[in-house]
Amino acid sequence: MRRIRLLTAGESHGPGLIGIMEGMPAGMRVSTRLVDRDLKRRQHGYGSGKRMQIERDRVRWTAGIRYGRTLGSPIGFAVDNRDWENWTDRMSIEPIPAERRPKPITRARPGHIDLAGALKYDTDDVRDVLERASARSTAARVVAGALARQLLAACGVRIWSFVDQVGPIRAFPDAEDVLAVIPEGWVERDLADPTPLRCPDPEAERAMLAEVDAAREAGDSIGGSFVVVAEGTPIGLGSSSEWDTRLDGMLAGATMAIPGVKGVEIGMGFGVVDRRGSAVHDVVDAAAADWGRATNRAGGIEGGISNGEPIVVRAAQKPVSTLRSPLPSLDMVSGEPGRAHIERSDVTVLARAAIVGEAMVALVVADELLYSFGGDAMGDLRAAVTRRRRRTARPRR
Ligand code: EPS
Repeated sequence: MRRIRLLTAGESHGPGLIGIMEGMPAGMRVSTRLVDRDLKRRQHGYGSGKRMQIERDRVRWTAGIRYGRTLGSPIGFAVDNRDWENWTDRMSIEPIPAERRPKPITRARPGHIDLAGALKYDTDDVRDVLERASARSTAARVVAGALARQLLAACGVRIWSFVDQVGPIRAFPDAEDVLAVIPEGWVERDLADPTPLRCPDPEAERAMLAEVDAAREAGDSIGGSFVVVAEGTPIGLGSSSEWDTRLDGMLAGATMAIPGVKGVEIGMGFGVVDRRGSAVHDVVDAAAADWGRATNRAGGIEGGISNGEPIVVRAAQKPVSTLRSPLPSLDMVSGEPGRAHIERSDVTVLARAAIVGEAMVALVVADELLYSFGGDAMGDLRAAVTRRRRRTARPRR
């Protein structure tokens, strides 16, 4: 990111997660309730394991906010792990006697960081690497993303998400533009009372739930995909002047950095490969009041910059790599063949990963907004965004 710097730390079963977010303007109203709402949304979703019944994630601010507004100084925060009290031996910060230490984990799970991580960091206990690689770390990103979301909301940008595929079941399979077929009021309903998998197509969701149950019964896990949408972005975020300033590249990188994500599409993504140009590019809708397009196959980004249409990012997430019926593994110490280690886990984390997707997209879009429009103070930023919106409005004939 170009303006915001975010640093987080914390092991899944350690005392908690912490973060420092630097680069937010002064004078932004901070709603702790809305940050906690996103933390709670990240905990919701069918297919989650027992951990989500233990945690009640809440943000604890430690710096950068006074009287409910940002100061412009680095924002410090923490999210405590309630489960820590059950792990004080296994995750002790101080050395403990050998007899109190649990057996090291030596049989790596295919798909998880275990084997490559243990070799990289020169350890015989996979726990040393799996703790930080756990998707638990995404709670800290959701706090930062919730702050970015508040900055965006003050500038007229809204971010939301939904799950569109679980295993072989795809929502709205025939829709060219999935945003056009999402039921009216779905975003508000999702915020107030999310469905088990956060899928806007009830019929598909019923089939998805059955897929999750079948995977669970088989001791297996299941993946899928989710979509994140950023609506109301001003025209011209990102740039084509260098490869690393293109908005699509930045969004893809940030979304791909969500644990388990193996693919990212912008707009119709891989769907462009078997069509001709005339069936891909989005013409301006002559009847619209603004520069709106008749279609949005580009997913709101052309030439690496936002074009004012909704930005649409779709991510493919692999099945969770801890399997109750484990895959073969080799013991890292003895070399003996066996089955991979089993750790308490989830059958799928898709509904929750989508909330992390919102956070990553919010961070990138907020960062680009700050880069383009700057402002040490919130008022400067908002004035500059309003000026851009006026300048890029379609002239009336
Ligand atoms: C997570 C906490 C973890 C897992 C999940 C994410 O809880 P547990 O204590 O049961 O490991 O639910 O972690 C993973 C999917 C993973 O691959 O490590 C959380 O808070 O999001």
